[in-house]
Amino acid sequence: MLKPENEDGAASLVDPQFRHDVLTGLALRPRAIPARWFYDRRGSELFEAITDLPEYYPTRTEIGILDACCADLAARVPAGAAVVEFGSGSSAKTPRLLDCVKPAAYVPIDISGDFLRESAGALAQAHPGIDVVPLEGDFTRPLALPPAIGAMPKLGFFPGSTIGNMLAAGAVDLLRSMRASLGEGALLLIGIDRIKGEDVLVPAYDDAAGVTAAFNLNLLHRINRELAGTIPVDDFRHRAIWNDSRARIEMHLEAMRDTAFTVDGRAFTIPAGETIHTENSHKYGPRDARLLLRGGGWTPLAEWTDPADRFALILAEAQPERFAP
Ligand code: SAH
Ligand code: AVI
Repeated sequence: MLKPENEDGAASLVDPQFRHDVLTGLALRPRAIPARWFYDRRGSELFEAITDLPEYYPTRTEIGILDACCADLAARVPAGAAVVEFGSGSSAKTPRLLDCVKPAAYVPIDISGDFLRESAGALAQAHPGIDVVPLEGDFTRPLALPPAIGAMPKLGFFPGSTIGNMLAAGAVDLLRSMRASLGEGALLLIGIDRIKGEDVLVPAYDDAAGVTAAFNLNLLHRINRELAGTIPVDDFRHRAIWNDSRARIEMHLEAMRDTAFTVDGRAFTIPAGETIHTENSHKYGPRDARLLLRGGGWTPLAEWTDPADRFALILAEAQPERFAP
């Protein structure tokens, strides 16, 4: 399907699911667009820039935990395993995991296709002994894993606390679908961000340099580029709010004045002060995280945290479900 025009005046493919989610989300009250649409090429680059920000503690904390737990982790992962990473992005954390568990194959899965292929190419060059098979797709939908890894023991890798970007029901569904695709006996190494003070959380999602603001606002540019939108992006500002009762950071785009625009020919108005809800980043206490995993069919085996207990890496196994012990 070709779209007629975009910000650059060039025609390109319209993703019908993107169109559907944006048109539906802008008509909802409160307005909301799923966070997965942040990740076009520019969005993926901006996310990478976020991971280097002084305020954004999760990435460097998780890398520190991964380095510290390597020997313990390696002892628990069978030889000749296939690592399957969900939402791999630039695969920045992956070399550490690959050097640690020395798998036979690595399957990165991401919706940000160009970014995925470039990262996978670089990784394959740096690790010639590992079979790297990138898979472009939506990990919330059933995905067929490459037949080449069929007989290998599996280690799922879901870092970054990307699980926190889902509502609890969606997170459980995703864990169940990972269990179904990786199979009984598989291991899952998952990163989960802990609940902590607003003084740390809010700056992590509203940094002084404005990179997270640019990441959030890029969604509006993407709509203008890919869905022939006329959104006046300068009429919106980034907001990051800690919702304590739901234990989550919410990101919103707030209209600073009454604004009117069209997307794919449909007209929308947003009064000053109203927002488009663009992301949830749920945080979990230690018991909450383990309950979530069990709800998704994964039995926690080991857990590692940083000295300040900001972030956790949990290793879980798809064991047969038992009522007792
Ligand atoms: N794992 C990396 C990147 C996290 S950013 C890290 O820990 O730093 C989240 C990544 O998940 C992005 O690369 C985004 O493109 C991808 N992603 C988000 N929703 C997705 C979905 N539904 N299916 C596949 N990939 C998704
Ligand atoms: C990918 N995900 C886990 C990030 C997070 O922290 O929720 C996305 C992000 N949003 C703003 N900053 C980072």
